[in-house]
Amino acid sequence: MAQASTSSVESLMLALLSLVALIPRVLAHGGVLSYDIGGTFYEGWSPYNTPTGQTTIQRPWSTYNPILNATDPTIACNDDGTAGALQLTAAAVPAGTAIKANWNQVWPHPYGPMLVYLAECPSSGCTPVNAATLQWFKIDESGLINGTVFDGFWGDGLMIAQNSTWTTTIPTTVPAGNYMIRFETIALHSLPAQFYPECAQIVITAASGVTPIAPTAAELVTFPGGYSNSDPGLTIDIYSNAAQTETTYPIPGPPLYGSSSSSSTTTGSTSTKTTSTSSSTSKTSSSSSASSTPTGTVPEYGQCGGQGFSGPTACVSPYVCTVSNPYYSQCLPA
Ligand SMILES: *[C@@H]1O[C@H](CO)[C@@H](O)[C@H](O)[C@H]1NC(C)=O
Ligand SMILES: *[C@@H]1O[C@H](CO)[C@@H](O)[C@H](O)[C@H]1NC(C)=O
Ligand SMILES: *[C@@H]1O[C@H](CO)[C@@H](O)[C@H](O)[C@H]1NC(C)=O
Ligand SMILES: [Cu+2]
Repeated sequence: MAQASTSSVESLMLALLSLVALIPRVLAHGGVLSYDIGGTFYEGWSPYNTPTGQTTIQRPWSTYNPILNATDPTIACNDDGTAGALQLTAAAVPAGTAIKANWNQVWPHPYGPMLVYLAECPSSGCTPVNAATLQWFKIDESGLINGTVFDGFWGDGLMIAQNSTWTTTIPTTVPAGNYMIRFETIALHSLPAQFYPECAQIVITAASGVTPIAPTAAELVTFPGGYSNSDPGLTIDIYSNAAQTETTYPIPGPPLYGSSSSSSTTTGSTSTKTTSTSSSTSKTSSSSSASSTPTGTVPEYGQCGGQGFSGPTACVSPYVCTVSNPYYSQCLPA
């Protein structure tokens, strides 16, 4: 008798617990809800509101659920690839501007890479263009930052640590034009890998005093096309025995913009922190030491190096000039 009532209480508890467990699973997804572009805030698309009347720079997207197939037709912008009826475009964003994407909640998936892509649209603009027809190049990536694949610190963990935001700087060498920008977080806590991409339309204007550099053919991919379901960075089992000692991770997608024109090879890990006087930076920015030696004038997040850059290279204390890519270094906390 006592035994029977205990077990029915237990099964009721278990039933309640499993119901509760379902709730976070539904909420444990999402996407980019807004942007901050050079200090201007842009509200994004609301996938769970009626499309009628929504007017935003973000491309419509349809679901908080992850895409589970690297070649899914929706992999470009988490939708059918078409613009909204009242589609906007962020105007006149100079190359070199920082763009911050804000996720819908405290992001729940800390294991996996962060990636940001650009794709140039025709001179008529991005609105008429289906995102699946665009050619994308990767301007930012952050994979396994430190530790092992099994329990290390990932780009996704850094995104969460930054209040579930990701800030990327448009390389100053990106040619002026109409662009789509695609922020993506990939989650590896379960397989198949989970893709969460969203896109927005921006007009990029030339950074002054910089020679624009078009992405190379090797740096350009389509979505679908840029990933394969057999990519090592997408099939990796982070709970395997091998993962417990593995400290490198191959970030999926094409080589980073600017990397294929230099001889240095990036091996999947994130950008290396280095001072502006190290050989790694001076190799790619011959002009950085050409001007008179300025000391400590570049503020946090300011540009301090990169190919084609001729401004001051010394960061205000305590910031350290950090290479983002061959074309862009900025002053960041050490
Ligand atoms: C992934 O999507 C492509 C395109 O729709 C489809 O052909 C393929 O069968 C899918 N793969 C899996 C594993 O579902
Ligand atoms: C890993 O990197 C993060 C972010 O830079 C840092 O906070 C953390 O201390 C690092 N952990 C180790 C073990 O180096
Ligand atoms: C963190 O993000 C939320 C919105 O998602 C915002 O309201 C809050 O101000 C942010 N906190 C900080 C410290 O930036
Ligand atoms: Cu999720």
